[in-house]
Amino acid sequence: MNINRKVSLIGVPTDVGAGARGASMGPEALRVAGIAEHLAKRGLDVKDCGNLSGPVNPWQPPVNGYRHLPENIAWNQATHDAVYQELKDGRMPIMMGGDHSLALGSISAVARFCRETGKKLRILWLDAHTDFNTAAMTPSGNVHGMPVASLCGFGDETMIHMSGHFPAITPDQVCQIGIRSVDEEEKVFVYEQGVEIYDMRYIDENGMKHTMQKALQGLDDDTHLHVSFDVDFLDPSIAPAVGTTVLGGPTYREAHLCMEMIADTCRMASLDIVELNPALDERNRTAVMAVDMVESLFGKSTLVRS
Ligand code: B3U
Ligand code: MN
Ligand code: MN
Repeated sequence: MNINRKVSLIGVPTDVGAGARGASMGPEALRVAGIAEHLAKRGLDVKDCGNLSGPVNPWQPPVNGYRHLPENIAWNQATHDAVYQELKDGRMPIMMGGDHSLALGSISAVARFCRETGKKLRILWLDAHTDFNTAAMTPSGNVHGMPVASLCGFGDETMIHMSGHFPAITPDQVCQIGIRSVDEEEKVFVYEQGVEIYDMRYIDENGMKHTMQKALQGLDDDTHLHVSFDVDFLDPSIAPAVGTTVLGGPTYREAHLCMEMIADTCRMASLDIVELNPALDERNRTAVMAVDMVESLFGKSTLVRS
């Protein structure tokens, strides 16, 4: 089986779910770093859908445990609708964030599409964080710390029903890699829910190759693999431009191996690239790094491999 060679770039220029301003400039930084051209060079048919629109960031404190809930709902609904449309059109959506709250809209659409087409959905969540907070336990109120819990049915009513099915996904469909920052209550909750997690200790002890073999086992022809790539997954020494840097992430080599092994499965059918914050970057180097990783995700390798 081969991946869908028709890909659609969807810019979602917002940071209403984040604790720092600037991820709203992520889509343009990825374009400036040449994402479309690099994917086209890999033989893909690339369509840039432009940017979605939505409310500006009102920069207000949390209300009932959520910062900017109405604005988050609006951006996620727009994301859901755009991602769903591209899937219906037979294309692979690549969501260019924006902060990670948008994965709720993106994965809700993917979950809807998989139910309609009888595909099994598996989600690879590449991140320093588990993003499994709820309004009751969040230390910040930032919705980008909550999308996985919301997708699993723990969150705001509108958000948790966005896929047209409740819950949109179950925790056993999620596999998280690179985790190294989890809040105290979140740690207990994500464990109780049974999410498959390969944290940095696991990667240190077992290596990235073994980790990815475990993470990718069981994929078959009927599997739709969604990759949600939070740029803070990468070690800050190679990707400093994210709002919440956490030391001790995968190195350049480890991260590339992770991406290459995902590419080898030929199962990736949708992708989020989130949390890139150009306001914190140096000469767009983190955007260039993210595009470099995405090239590996789409099968770029040094040698021809059989
Ligand atoms: N867990 C913290 C920090 C955080 C989560 N995701 C990001 N930051 N990017 C929170 O605010 O929920
Ligand atoms: Mn995240
Ligand atoms: Mn993160």
